Amino acid sequence: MKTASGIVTPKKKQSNSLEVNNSLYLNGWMHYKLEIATPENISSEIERIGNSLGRRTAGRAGALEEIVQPLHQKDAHPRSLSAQYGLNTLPFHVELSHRELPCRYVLLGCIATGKSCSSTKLIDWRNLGFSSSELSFLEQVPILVRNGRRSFYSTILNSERTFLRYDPGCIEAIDKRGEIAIQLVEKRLGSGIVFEHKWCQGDILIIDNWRILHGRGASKSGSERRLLRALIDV
Ligand SMILES: O=C(O)CCC(=O)C(=O)O
Ligand SMILES: [Fe+2]
Repeated sequence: MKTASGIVTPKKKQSNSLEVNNSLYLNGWMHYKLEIATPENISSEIERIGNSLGRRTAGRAGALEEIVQPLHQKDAHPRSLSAQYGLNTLPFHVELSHRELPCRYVLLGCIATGKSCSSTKLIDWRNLGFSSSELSFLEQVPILVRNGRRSFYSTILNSERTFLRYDPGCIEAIDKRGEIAIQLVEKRLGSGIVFEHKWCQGDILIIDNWRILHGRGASKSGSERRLLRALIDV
């Protein structure tokens, strides 16, 4: 479906659960809480939801299910955002922006909040007020997507206008227009409406990664916050 500004809503993915379908489709993300918040139960729920939405795909570290925790720069995977930002605020990004096609969903389940658990921040790029000429600009200006030997040129907005490719950890301007495009997105993200999810143990968050960018608030050193994460392709 194409709106007046030219933004395209990706087709609804059928899932076994009507509840997942509608809320996720309306808002781009949804949250619920498991009664039994054991790591095993969270893991099997994430697997169940993942299978109903699509198929699990590996994250940067190569695993289908990962434990995400705030890390110091020196302890983080070299190509992760944490290697760049450490325990500071993790900026908004689209997961797997370094891939040709970013994954469609990010599933997060809270195994432990730890002390002073930082929130996960969500923002819908369709609500950032991009005009149709700005969308065309984002669709046309080339940027470099850094991924070692598999680096490639792309654009921030794909030609079907179904997703943004945006991750300060891997996208780079190659000219003045690219700088302006990245700054435009950065500026809008900085003034858009943000939803902050404050975690409780057993919480499950389903994020439509083509629509919602996510980030994290600053974290304290030694935080025991642990999220289980799976990435889903459709
Ligand atoms: O820790 C968080 O809240 C989100 C971290 C993140 O970007 C991710 O898990 O992909
Ligand atoms: Fe992420």
